[in-house]
Amino acid sequence: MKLLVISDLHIGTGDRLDIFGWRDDEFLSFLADFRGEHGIDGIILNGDIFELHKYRMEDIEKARPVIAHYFRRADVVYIRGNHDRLCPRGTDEYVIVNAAGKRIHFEHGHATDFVNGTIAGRVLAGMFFGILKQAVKIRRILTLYFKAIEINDSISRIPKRYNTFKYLNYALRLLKKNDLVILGHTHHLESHKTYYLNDKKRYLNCGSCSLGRFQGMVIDTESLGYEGVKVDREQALLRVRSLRLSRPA
Ligand SMILES: [Mn+2]
Repeated sequence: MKLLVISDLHIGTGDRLDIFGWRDDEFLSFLADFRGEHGIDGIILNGDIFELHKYRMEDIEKARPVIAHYFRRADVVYIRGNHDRLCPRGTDEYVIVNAAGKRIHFEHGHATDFVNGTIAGRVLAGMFFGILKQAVKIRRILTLYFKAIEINDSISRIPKRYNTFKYLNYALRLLKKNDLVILGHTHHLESHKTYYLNDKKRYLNCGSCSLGRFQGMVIDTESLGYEGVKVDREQALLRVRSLRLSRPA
């Protein structure tokens, strides 16, 4: 079975605080073409799909009914992350055991964070976004907020990351019981391999589909083969349009 694993879309209502960076129809057209081209059987949504720190689920569903509906399909698995841990649907982790008995473990990855792993941290985060929502009504603060997102994003692009080892360590612990571990949360597409009692094991991170990026991992549940996907919105839209044009009427 071939699966596409994506995470960290942070979908909001499309207002100025929304960092998804895609229109629903563009994202879903690209996804449909991608699925067709790669023969994808199902999608694993690996957390932080909807941005519930900033928005209410009802408001997102009202603003983006098509994508919300698509993600309820039977071939889509919903795993909750730290930003959508209050999502009424979904699971905190997901495991597939293939025909050869190899275990594939999917999880968002925030359980390793002190702030996200504690009740106090969650309450603080909830309060922070509550205040932020009021504060951004002031233009200057909104500008600062976007600066902070921009700075955060450019830090994310620096290849040497301060937090790599924390998540790598967490994944290594999970790999004692599993053969392939896939996390999200860090917004960094990456892959690492290790050996445990002569067994090759892998940790993958599926990156992020926010800020108009399309990143993810395509995995083959039987061979445990994988391929990273990294496309930006401009490339994706060009692809969707050229496919439309080349299709016979
Ligand atoms: Mn996260």
